[in-house]
Amino acid sequence: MIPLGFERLEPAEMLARAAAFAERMSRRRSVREFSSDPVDVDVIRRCVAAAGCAPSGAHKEPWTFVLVTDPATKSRIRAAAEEEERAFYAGRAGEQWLADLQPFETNADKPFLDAAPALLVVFAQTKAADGGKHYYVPESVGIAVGFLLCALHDAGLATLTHTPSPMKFLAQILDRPRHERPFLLLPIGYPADGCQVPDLRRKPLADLLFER
Ligand code: IYR
Repeated sequence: MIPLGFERLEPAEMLARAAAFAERMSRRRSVREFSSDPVDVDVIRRCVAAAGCAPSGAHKEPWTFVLVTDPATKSRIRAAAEEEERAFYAGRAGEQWLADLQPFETNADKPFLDAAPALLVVFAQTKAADGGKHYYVPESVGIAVGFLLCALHDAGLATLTHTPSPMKFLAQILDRPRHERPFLLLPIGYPADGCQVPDLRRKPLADLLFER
């Protein structure tokens, strides 16, 4: 064990920081229309470093991130994703799911997988490369992705949490070992000019926080 480095803030500063962070996060929106403007991949690398600071079960850090900027690889990912999505929209989803997606105007076409300058693919390690056990893997990777989304948004980049299902093709195309499962496909870049998003409202705090 080593001493914890922890800085206590003034109460007013704490409140100001919490409010500013909530305000900043309230402006994050999933983007489906990306500009092809390049991004500085160093920014993304640092955001992945932030994601890698997430807590994880028994500190096993059960995550792998693959950053794809090669246009040919992006195109292969798009083609494979669209094949899955066509089956999804043609019936696999079922009526209720398709009705719930109506407000988002999504369909099987995924041009953003070519247009976005970077795709970050997050893999969950179901176990260690040497066969050792990993714990609370979805929780750990989910928390890391939360860190990642905050970091990317804070750095001024737009993202889409995209989960074509099933996502096995990502492990194949990116040549990942068997103990890694695709968890999330994250296009990263800038919104296209004139990008539109659904007119969503978020639940008021009173509907999501109960205090006893
Ligand atoms: N993966 C599909 C469908 C989809 C599902 C959910 I739940 C969404 O929130 C959005 C889309 C697609 O990307 O179109």
